[in-house]
Amino acid sequence: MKKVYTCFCTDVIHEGHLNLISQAKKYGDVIVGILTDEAMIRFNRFPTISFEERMNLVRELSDVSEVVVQEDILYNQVVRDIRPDYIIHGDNWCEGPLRTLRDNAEVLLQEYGGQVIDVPYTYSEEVKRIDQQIKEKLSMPEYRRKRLRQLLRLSPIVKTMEVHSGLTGLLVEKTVVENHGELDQFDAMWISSLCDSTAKGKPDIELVDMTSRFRTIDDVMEVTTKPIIFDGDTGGLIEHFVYTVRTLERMGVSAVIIEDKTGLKRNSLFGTEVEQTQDSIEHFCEKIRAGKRIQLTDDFMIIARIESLILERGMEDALTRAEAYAAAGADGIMIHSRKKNPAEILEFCDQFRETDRETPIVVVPSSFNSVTEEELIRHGVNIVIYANQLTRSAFPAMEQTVKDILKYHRAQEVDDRLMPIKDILTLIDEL
Ligand code: SPV
Ligand code: MG
Repeated sequence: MKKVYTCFCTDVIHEGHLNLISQAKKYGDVIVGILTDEAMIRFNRFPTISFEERMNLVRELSDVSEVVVQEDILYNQVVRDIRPDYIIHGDNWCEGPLRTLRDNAEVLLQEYGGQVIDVPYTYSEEVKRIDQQIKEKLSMPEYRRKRLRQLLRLSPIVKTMEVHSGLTGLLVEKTVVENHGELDQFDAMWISSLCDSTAKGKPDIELVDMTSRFRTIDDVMEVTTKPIIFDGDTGGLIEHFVYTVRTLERMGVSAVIIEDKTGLKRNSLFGTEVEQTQDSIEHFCEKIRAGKRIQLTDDFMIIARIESLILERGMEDALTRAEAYAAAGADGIMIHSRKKNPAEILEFCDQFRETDRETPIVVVPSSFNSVTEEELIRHGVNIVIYANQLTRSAFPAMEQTVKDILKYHRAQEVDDRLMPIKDILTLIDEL
């Protein structure tokens, strides 16, 4: 009997899957690989049920002979272990980023005369409805909130991108690229105080009030499912911070990062060029403890951001604070620097990891941007935030358009650089 292999990464079996299985059955014994949570996450299908439950869903299908674990979205291991005669998939993998998977399967199978089979993808109203429902489930607070902790368990590093609107949220939600035969995408979103303020034409001095910041979160949440890390600035007064935690947690935000500064907050990238006051360890620990006390779930995270390197108070001060903040209950430590060279950040991570192997470390490589994700992983970093690059790329493009239309007194000269309206519209989902 020939072996026919297919891979499932779904929480629900619908007519599309059943159709695929019945097509597969015509070629031989059907073996279904269930993608592990780790691989599924990398592939932008965050599971809403456990791996065991996903295995069981497929075990119940009578036409399936065997259900196996698939640890990677690429088929190398499958082909090595099972040597299927056929790998079958919906023909939606013939183009777009999924094409990589088809190419990978084809090359591997060709080595021993195996074959790829494309079956017409089932585009029915029912399938669309189910896909939409799974997505909407993921956007619900109870699923989204815990997703950051899940990612921290499952990913070597959580790649986080700044968003400040529904549109930037959509971009980060949907963009998947193929890179050296692997698919890649962002894991989480950062609601930056700098970019949220900048989008409103306001300085980054805690001037944009919380109600307005929540409004930005809501705009992003409306159209995305990925977890959100909120830049909570200093957290404000302890008496106010507890309300902020409650609201963020209820909304389904996964984490707030608060920085150990008091008084008029200025953006960290100003460093010592402007007056900035660091909070005392005691007072900041009290803020962390108050926030942790008020939380209602175990999902939400309060991450303490240390400004010692920014304010040139030295490595020892940064490490002392990290230890104190973790002891006060912080669920993570963000260490920031405005040096071009990542050396001091990496040194902090190495030293912190000598005594604390668990507390997640967050970094924001805006200045030390030569550092790679691989390097950060090696030094024990768990979350990397690209905090402002979207805003900084959009503004010059818009500025040039403004200047050119003023210069030419018409819009034709700028048109080649613009996205067609039709493409913008396809970005937006309709219910
Ligand atoms: C932000 O994005 O608002 C941050 C990071 O807080 S930084 O601008 O580098 O201070
Ligand atoms: Mg900020």
